[in-house]
Amino acid sequence: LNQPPTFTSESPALCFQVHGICGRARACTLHFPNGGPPVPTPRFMPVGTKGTLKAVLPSEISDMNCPIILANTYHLAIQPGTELIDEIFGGLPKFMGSVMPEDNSDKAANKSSVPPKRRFNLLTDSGGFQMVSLAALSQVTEKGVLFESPYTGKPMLLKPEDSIRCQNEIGADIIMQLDDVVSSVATDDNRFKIATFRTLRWYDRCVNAHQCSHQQNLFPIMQGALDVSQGGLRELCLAGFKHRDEQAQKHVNTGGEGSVPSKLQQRIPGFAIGGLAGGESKEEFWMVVDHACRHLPDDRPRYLMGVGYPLDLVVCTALGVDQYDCVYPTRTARFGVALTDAGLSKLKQHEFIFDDHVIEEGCPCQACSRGVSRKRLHMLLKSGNTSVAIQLLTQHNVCYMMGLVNRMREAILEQRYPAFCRQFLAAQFLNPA
Ligand code: PRF
Ligand code: ZN
Repeated sequence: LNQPPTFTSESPALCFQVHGICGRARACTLHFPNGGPPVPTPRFMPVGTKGTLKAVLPSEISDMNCPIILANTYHLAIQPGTELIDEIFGGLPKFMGSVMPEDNSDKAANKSSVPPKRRFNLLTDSGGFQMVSLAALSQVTEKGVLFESPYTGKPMLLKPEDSIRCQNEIGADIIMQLDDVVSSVATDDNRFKIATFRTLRWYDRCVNAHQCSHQQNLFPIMQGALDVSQGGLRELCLAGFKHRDEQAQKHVNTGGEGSVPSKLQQRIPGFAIGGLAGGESKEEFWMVVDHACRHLPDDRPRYLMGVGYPLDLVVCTALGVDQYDCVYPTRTARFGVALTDAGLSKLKQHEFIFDDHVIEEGCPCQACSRGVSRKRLHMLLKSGNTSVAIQLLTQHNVCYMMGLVNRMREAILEQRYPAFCRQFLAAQFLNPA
């Protein structure tokens, strides 16, 4: 499946290759300069909020063929603090065990120019969304997001510049702008309008504050409620980012001698679609994703934030999305729920008490590949000693998501994505789980 790219596009800290397109679904690869593995797309990024995937060892992340995970600036900034992560641990990749131990035997041979190999790559979210959805009494003003620290109760202000400084200290491969997120089912049209234009202004402040554009890719986040009308908020937000990108492109193309692009003149390495998965209907959700993918440039990755139901991945990939993240697969595992092609297995339920099968035949996870039966998992979940069951279920669900996106990629490269979608839907909805 390592097909040569049909086209490649370069940013200072990202090489993005498109290998195949089927309808509007894409199979691409992201390469980062920090020595982590290449990231094939479509790609699901599991969430390790505080720098670890809950119930997963760092070595298991790469053992599950998971090339990139997501962490949250908000949580890491509050505790232990990004400065401490930077100063004491040398950045989050070391803190979380992504950096491979150095091989001393040929240290002399590969000296300093070869970056340390990473087990996996990292994306950090900027904190605004977490703050608004988690922190008590948060308030957004033009300056930034004002919130009450959950530890001290004191008011704290997170400005776009602070978020970028924290993310520079953490050192992830992709970092996100601070955006003004409003729940997609809110009803105040004017608040949406303010948030959309503020997100554009905050992007400029983030670009100006960003110190590591040759190591870290800063993605803008598209907002704009559910408004896909002509001249509406989604279109205006997209146009705002595209305008900034085109200005940069022009500068790069015409740049005569001595022209070092200023920060605002660097092109955008990839785009995120935000403000969704907040309670809107599927029809509205798909409409906005469809609209965004139709208008975004083809030669940059598209990341749909906060989306992680298997069905949504299958549909949104058909619409042209490349990257996803969500707590869902790992969180639902901690409630005893396993993801399978036939739907959910709620393993706490009585029906599994005599079930000899593994969760999913052929799954490479430690539970399925070593014959741990559903009845055994049921018993562990019921026993009050749930930690082993939770580790096994988390691993199963992450493996399931990795397998799903890999199968999607294969189908795209072999020009049979529509058939894959039909089979997936039939298995999810026609078979009893
Ligand atoms: N913005 C940021 N993070 C997010 C989202 C967003 O809109 C979503 C979607 N609601 C999930 N995570 N910064
Ligand atoms: Zn499994």
